[in-house]
Amino acid sequence: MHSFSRIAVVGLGYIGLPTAAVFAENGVEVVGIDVNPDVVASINQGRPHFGEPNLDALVRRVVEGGKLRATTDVEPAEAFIIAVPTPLRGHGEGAQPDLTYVEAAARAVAPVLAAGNLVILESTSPVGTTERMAAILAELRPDLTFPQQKGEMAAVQVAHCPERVLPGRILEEVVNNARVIGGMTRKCAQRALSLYRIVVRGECRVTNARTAELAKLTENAYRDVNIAFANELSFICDRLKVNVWELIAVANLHPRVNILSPGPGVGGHCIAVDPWFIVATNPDEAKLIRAARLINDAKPAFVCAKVRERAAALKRPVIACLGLSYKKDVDDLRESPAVEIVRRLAHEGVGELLVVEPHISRLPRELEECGLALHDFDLAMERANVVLLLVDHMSFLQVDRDVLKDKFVIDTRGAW
Ligand code: SAJ
Repeated sequence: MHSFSRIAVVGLGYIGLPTAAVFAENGVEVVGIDVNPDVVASINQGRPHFGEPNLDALVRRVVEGGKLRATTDVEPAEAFIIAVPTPLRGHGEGAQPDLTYVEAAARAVAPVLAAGNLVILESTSPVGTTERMAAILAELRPDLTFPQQKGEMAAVQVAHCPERVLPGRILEEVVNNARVIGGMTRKCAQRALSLYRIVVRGECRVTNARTAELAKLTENAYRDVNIAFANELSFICDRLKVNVWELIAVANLHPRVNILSPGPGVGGHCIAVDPWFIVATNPDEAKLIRAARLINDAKPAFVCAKVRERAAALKRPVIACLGLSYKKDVDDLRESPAVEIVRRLAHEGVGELLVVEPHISRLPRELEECGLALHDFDLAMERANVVLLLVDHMSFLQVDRDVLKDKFVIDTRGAW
């Protein structure tokens, strides 16, 4: 038997809910805590409030089995996993991480903490956030001792174990990915390790909290920089009239070259955001990381210019905008470059826009406010004279080539 029989997960979003459900599936009693009563009600009926493969069935099973229960009130537990958002305030240069949700979670957990408890921060955070969380806990609970005060002798253990799962594959990756377990002390790390061992089959690498914080940011900055390289090539190729996808396929024949794919920009809640957390703490050192962000952020305007150019050649441009999510086969619109492109086109009044996104049932408000509506794929393809492929959803790739024959096609993903 493992040493945790009851844990609490604070924040039941894309990471917290799957994490809670997987622990529950492994026999741990899990209390899920969220400030949103609608989310709590939905989960208690066995229904996740967002789409993710296989999550519906799992949540239903563990809720019906009595292993997962959601509530808006924090309850005592042996371990607390905090998985709340750490958004970026502002855009581009000068944007700053907003840690108010982490701080609020720490304040919520503090009153129910007891000696022997473990508090883990899973949210992606700038370096120093775990220490800040521990400082809040210590301030609110002077009757307990924390690692920054008593080191290995502390009554409460604190660690940072960043989530690293890929939306669309969360349930698989939460179990199989390697985990970085960053303890404020060695004992903190060992205790966190024993918790994750209940569910994680991948390697668990123990380190300190600051290294774990920077590791997560580094992973996403690494990917952002590599995508920026591909996007920069797409700008260069456009000027030189070279097909960028063919170029990359040819260059990648070299055994030590592996260039990623250019696209309409970089979206999602992590890669487009996390590198700024590094720039925010190290503005003088993070030169390449900043440049990569700016290159990727410049891509939507470039795509819009291409569409404008095409539309200008037509008397009555009708543009099918295919896909809104930040990447293929998910319903997640966070930081999506496709949404930004459609919004810009609408504001600029470029043609009639027919938006297609099979993974959602309602347009985000910012697009509804532009007077746009969701369209059926076949009808949009029938009416459009320009087809703008923004997301390489599987269903779009199966389109009959004849349908595209007489249309201007702008394929931002190199998928057709
Ligand atoms: N993209 C490209 N070209 C590529 C690859 C991706 O333009 O060659 C774009 C995608 O279309 C998307 C964005 O980049 O807009 C990010 O997509 P992604 O699939 O690379 O990553 P995410 O944001 O879904 O998930 C990432 C993952 N991190 C890494 O791969 C280093 C995941 O493991 C992390 O857990 C997640 O961020 C996170 O939560 O941090």
